[in-house]
Amino acid sequence: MSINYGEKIPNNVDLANDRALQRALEHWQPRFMDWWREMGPSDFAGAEVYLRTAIGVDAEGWAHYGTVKMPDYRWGIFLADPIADRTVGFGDSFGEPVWQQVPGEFRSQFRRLIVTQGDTEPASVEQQRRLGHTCPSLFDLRNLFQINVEEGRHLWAMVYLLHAYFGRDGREEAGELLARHSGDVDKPRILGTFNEPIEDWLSFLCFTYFTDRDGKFQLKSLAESSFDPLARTCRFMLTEEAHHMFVGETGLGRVVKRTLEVMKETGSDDPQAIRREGAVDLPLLQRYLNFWFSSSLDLFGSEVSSNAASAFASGIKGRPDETAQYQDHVCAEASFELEVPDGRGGLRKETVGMRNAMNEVLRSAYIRDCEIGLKRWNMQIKRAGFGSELRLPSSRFRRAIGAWANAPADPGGKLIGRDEFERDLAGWIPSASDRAFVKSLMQRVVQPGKMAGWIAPPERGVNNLPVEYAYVRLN
Ligand code: BYC
Repeated sequence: MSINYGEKIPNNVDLANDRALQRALEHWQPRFMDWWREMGPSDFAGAEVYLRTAIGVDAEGWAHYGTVKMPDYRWGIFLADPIADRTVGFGDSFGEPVWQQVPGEFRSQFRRLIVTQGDTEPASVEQQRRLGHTCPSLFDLRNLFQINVEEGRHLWAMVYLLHAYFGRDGREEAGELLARHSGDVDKPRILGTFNEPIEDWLSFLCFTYFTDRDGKFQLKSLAESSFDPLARTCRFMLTEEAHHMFVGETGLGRVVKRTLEVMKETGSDDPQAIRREGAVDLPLLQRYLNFWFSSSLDLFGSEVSSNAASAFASGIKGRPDETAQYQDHVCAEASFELEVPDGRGGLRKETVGMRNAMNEVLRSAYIRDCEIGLKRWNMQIKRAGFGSELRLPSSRFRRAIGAWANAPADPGGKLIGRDEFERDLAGWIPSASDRAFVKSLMQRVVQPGKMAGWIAPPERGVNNLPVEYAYVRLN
C-alpha cells in the first residue's frame, strides 16, 4: 500500500479507516512535537536540511530527498509490505500461520519488548541534541539531523504498535516514552547506554558504530517475530538503520585517516605530538572504542536469560536472519557452553539450553559484525606504514549486566585483582583530560565543503551531490 501524505499522519496502514486509532494518534502527535521542540536538536528549528524522507516502502519510495525544516518533517507510520502466507519461523509454534493480533498470553512480554525498543529511539535524539553546535562540517551536520528525524520516526513506529494493539496500557506506555529522558535522575531511559551523555562527535561516531549496530541486531530479531505487524515495522526500520551505522563506520574511518595524515606529517605517533596538531591520537580513539563497545555489549542482556528463552519458545523474538543463518529453528534440545567467573577469581564452564543462551548468541554475532570496521581501520593504519592496531576489548571487560557484571577483567579478558582493576580502569577508558581534549577539538565548521581539522573529508557526498554542497542552510 502506498503512503498517503494527504493525511495529518502519513501512513500506509489505512489509518483513515480506523477513526478511534487515528484520533488517539492525532492526540499523541502534538505531544511528540512538544517533545521534539524541547528535547530534539536544540536551536536548529529554522535550519533547512537536505533530508531523506520515505514516500513509499519499496525500493523507489523509501529514499526521497529534499530540503526540509526539521519540525516540518513528515513523521509517519510505515510498515514493509506483508509476505503472503508467512509462517512462524522459530520456537514451539514453528510452521503455524503468523499472528495479526497479539495472543493474550504473550501480551505483557510483547509490550515490554516494544516499550524497550521504543524507549531507545527518543533517548538517542536526547543524547545527541547539542551536537549541532559543534559540527565538523555541514555534511556531518546533515547526517546527524537525518539520524535524529529517523529515530523520531522509529519512535512513531513503536507508538503505532502500542496504540493499535495494546489498548489503554499501550496508550499509557506511549505517553511514558515521552516522559522518561536520557540521563534523568528520576525518570531515566530504560537501558544503560541510552543514559550516557554524548557531548562530542567522537562519542557520537562510536555510538552510531556500536550502539546503532545493536539496533540492527535487535531489529533483525524482532523482524523475525510471529507478530506480523511488529515484524513488518522492524523490516522497514532496518532500511533506515543502515545509514546510521554507515555514519559511524565511515566517520571513524575518516578520524583514523586524518590521524594517519598527521602521524605522517609529524613523523611521530607520540600522542602529544598528534594532539598538538589538533588530531585524535590512536590510543585516545582506543579508549573511546573500549567505552562504547563495552557499554553496548550490555544491551544484549544477560548471557543466561529465561526472558530470552521464553521469547524464543513463544515465537516472540527470533535470531537475526533466522531462516538463512540457522538449521535448527526449534532449539529444544540444543545446548550452549559458556565460560563465567566462578566468584573466586577463576573461571567455570557452564552448559545451558540454547534457548536460554539466545542473548549470548546475538551478542556473539554482533561482536563479529563489529570486527569488520576494526579490520578496515587497521588496514588503513598498516597501509600508512604504522605498526599499531585498534582492538575490540574482550566481552568480559567493564560489563554491568550478566555473568560478567562487575568482574575485574582487563581489556584482554584476563581476570585480575580488584585493586589492580580499579587502579587501571581509568587508563582503559577516556579520562577527564581525554574528554577535555576532545571537547577542545569540537569547533563548529559550517562553510560548505570545509572540514574540522580532526576528521578527513568523506569520499563522497549525499545522493550524488558534491561534498561541497550546502547540506544545511542555517537561517
Ligand atoms: N541496561 O533477562 P535479561 C536501538 C534489564 S538499540 C539496563 O538479562 P532480556 C537504537 C532487562 O530489561 C536496540 N537494563 O535480558 C540504537 C530486564 O529488566 P526487567 C534496542 C538492562 O530481557 C541507537 C533485566 O535487565 N532494542 O534500537 O533477555 C539509536 C533482565 O534482563 C540492560 C532492544 O533492546 C541494560 N543494558 O533482554 C537508537 C530490543 N540489559 O524487564 C536506537 C528489545 C538488560 O526485568 N529489548 N536489562 O525490568 C530486548 O529484547 C530485551 O529487553 C533486552 C534484554 C535484549 C534489552
